[in-house]
Amino acid sequence: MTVLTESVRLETEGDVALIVIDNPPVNALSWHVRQGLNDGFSQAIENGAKAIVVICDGRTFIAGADISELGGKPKGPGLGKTQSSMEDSIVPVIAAIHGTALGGGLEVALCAHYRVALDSAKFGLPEVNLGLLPGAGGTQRLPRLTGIPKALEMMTSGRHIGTDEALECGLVDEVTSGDLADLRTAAVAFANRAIDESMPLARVRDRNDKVEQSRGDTELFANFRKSIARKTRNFLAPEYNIQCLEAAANLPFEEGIEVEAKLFLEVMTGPQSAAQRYQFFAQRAANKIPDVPRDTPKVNIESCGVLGAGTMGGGIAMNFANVGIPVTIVERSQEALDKGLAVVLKNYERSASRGSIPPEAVAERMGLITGSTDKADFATCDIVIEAVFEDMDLKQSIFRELDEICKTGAILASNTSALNLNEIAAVTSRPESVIGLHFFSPANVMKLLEIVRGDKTSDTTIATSMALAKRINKIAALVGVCRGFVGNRMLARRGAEAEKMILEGATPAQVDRVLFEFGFPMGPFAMSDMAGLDIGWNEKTSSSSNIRDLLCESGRRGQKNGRGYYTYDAETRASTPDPEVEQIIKDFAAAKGIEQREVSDQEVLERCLYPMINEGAKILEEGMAIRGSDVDVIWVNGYGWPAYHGGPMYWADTVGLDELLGKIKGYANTLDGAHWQPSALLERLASEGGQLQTFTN
Ligand code: 3H9
Repeated sequence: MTVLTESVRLETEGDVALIVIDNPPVNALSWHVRQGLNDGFSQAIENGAKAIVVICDGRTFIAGADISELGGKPKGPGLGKTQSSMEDSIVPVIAAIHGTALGGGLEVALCAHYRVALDSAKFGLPEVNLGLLPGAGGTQRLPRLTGIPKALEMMTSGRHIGTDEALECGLVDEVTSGDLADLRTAAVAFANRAIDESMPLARVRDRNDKVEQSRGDTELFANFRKSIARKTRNFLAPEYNIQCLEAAANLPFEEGIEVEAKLFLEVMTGPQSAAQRYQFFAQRAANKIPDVPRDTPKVNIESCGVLGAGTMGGGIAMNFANVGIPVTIVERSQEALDKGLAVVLKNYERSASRGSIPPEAVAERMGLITGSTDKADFATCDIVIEAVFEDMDLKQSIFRELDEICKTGAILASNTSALNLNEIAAVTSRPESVIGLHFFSPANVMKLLEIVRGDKTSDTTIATSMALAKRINKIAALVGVCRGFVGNRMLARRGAEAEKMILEGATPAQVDRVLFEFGFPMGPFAMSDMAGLDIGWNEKTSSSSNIRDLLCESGRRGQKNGRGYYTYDAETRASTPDPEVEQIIKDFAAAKGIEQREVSDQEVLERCLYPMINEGAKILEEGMAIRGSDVDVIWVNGYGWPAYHGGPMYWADTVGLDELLGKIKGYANTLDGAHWQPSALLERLASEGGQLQTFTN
């Protein structure tokens, strides 16, 4: 065995040399890995190896470039030399893959002559999620195996595929089962066969049959662009990935590589990828809780209870069933229970019909959900999540009951989006086991989970909840108890200013357009219409005291009855601004003595976003979020803040805290509202030249 660099070593088994990479945690292609690979190939050939296997230690094959190196000054050799050594090697090269071969990792594997994988391995080019495109030849090699249509789908979604799909398209040549040692044995056996049978030194780059099928097919690309337009609006990387695949279809390999290199450099040095790479690390940082040690004992969660089978409860239950955790879902009446379970079934059937889950998964997952009308059935659950109406008395009475019913050590969680968790925990005999798990609607789709720690919540309850979030594929951030927690508290500031601006002369359509153009999926008025204008509105107590009251009083309920801030087409659901609504607003403003004027788009943007940022800084100041980047995780994954703007704290830093503070102070001179009073933290960071994104409590 020869140590090549700190992360790569060379081993030998008979005629076969093994280049072994050991760069925890995910064997990323750090500079010393690239160096080690280069040295490994030349030494193996020098030593007279008749075949070479590239394999990794630890939990995975190479999971891509070292993202922390991207955008910085390059160190060590590039990947190109390694890839040429592999492709042009005079002896067969075999990549042995376990875990995930992603990004640059898959691009290395695509330069081997053969690929052997464990059956649990996954493959993907997820660069698009970092605002990038595969920059090590992946855009030209992958489609040569999969064909253009599949590569389009994989590269613009970042989806990982399993070995069945990989075998089908020729991405892998042999699949084996077992563990890493079995993979090594299978790869060495494959290598010996390649030697004995003089198997050809097949280069992916030379295969043109599959890309030729799409040569000149402009319609294929046009249709594909159309199909992802809504989802990828304003993002640069998906379009650039498509352009690379157009090059793969229409140009020789070398020219395609040139297109890839040019476009890669552009996205890699651009602001979108910087923001998306920041978000990648922000999500991982959010998992780390400074005062909860990594080795904190956790409750073993093998079963879950959900109280409430409404939209929220049903969605929450699906998260657990999706990962094989049995769920008991309890409703007050059989009728409500049946209705809720029917919705869950419909959701699964829709997913199966779209192909996002296999058909047999519908019955499997439904089989994990047991309905009941008796809370006593929660007795054996390891965690129970309450998802009932937002009412403190109701929640407290439920928690008293759960405390009686649930076994010792079980976690009692509330899905409250705003209520004081400490008051809920206080009615139980186990406040240390009470936590907030704030799911976002639709709970089976939205990635974010705001985890709310009460004053008495124990480390074990926090550690268990953070780990559980990961298990059910959520992105979690831990927050403290305050009204609206982090997300809704900031959202309320934006809502208040948007309301004021429509009285001053902006229209709902203008406010919504400005935020849509910034990158939100929709603005606050379209969002209210979608949620239902009458949520929280009471006909008996309505007092014509704001626009929402007036709209509801005039029979407008939002999208559900085709009339809200906008009018909706019954068939297409397309929205149109409504002159009647604009008149209602004008009359109300006149009655209040508010003079209407033209409000610029820039003012709309600043008055919507700056108070949110100011509130975010106050949240940090009060210790209600651990880090500035946690606030960004919440906004990008739960509130549609565009990932290419990083999050509100990140974006504020790009605007400049000095500039932002000056504007906030300017607005505070003319506008009412405590939300315009500058946060002390913001003032401090602006004066020190600090950043919100890196602030940590
Ligand atoms: C690329 O390849 C560009 C090329 O085309 C061009 C090259 C020229 N780099 O997610 P986890 C860290 S772009 C650095 O919690 P999991 C992560 O920060 C790359 N660090 O684990 C975390 O650190 P910590 C394309 C990385 O088991 C730890 O590893 N590849 C990288 O849930 C564990 O991560 C990708 O986009 C990296 N590439 O999931 C794949 N990856 O413990 C990105 C991870 O200090 N990675 N870390 O917080 C992933 O998708 C997941 O990490 C993976 C494991 C599925 C691999």
